[in-house]
Amino acid sequence: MKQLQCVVFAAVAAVMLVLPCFTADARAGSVTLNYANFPPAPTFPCVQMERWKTQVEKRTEGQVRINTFPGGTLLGAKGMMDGVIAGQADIGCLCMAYQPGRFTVTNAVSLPLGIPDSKTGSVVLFDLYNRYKPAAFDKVKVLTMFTTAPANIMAKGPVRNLDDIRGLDLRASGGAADILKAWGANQIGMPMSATPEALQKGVVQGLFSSLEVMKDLKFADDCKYVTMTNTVVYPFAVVMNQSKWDALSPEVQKVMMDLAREQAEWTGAYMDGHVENAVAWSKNRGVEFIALDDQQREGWQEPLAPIIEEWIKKARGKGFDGGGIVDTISGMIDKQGK
Ligand code: 3IO
Repeated sequence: MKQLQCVVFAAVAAVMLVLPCFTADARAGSVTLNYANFPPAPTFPCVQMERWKTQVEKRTEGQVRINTFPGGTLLGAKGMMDGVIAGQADIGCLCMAYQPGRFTVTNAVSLPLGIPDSKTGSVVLFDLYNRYKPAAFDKVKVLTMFTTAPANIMAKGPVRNLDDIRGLDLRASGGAADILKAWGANQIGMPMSATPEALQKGVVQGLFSSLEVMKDLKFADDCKYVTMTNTVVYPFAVVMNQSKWDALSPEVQKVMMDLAREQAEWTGAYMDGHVENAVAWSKNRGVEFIALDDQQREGWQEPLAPIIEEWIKKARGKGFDGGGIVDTISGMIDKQGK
């Protein structure tokens, strides 16, 4: 009896050892990738993440599976780039405005150069990256880039003129932060993911970003006033750990590269439509939208004039062709507008 038990045990053990080899063989080349994102699932960076996942899984016919981690569960806003480089996540979505000194070239799309919408901003940013291939991305593979729609002021109280904004505690990052400062606001820097709590606790009286968050993060509950400045966009990048990328088959790599610019366009179009949606939704909840007439717009535009020149100087100091980058972006915006 003991002997029989031994034989049965050995047989079961042998099957258990060999079986995984067969199943692994059946899925030869299959790979699972972890994709980290910092804001909550309903926000646009996560919506585009799910769309990218679906497209990659479909187009690679199951060779690639993507596990998505929204809400900072795998990596947070400021640790995204270094976390992907270190391999804590295989793929990460980051907002470059949170580290403006690190991503000089790509953050230039956050200068007040007149990007009219997210579709334009996303394509311009993606093409700008490919034109310059900045060294800031040497340690990763860039999978796509995109921008928000232009930023507007969302606040607890009405901001009708530059006097109203002077000294007001408003949250923004990167290029958008420079604009708040030029308008005389008390600019406070923090990632979007920290903003709901800051608004609730009264650490800030509002924020300067794209309007879809009025709905997606329910800011319409606190911010009953929106001032339409349509000023600058925030730039995002999706990056992949370099050695994980190198280990992918050429076919899978091709699927991802074919998707890169398309994903930028898709995200831009989604964002633009969703902003419209969120504006209508907010109006229904009693939010007042404050429009500026042409003369007022000029007054708001005037303090921004030195920002571009100062950026060019600073970029030159770091060894970048600041003027050339600005001209390139302006040319790309014009071309998209035609
Ligand atoms: C943003 C970031 C995370 C989720 C939704 C968002 N909508 C606009 C942004 C831009 C941004 O990063 C910011 O901090 O305003």
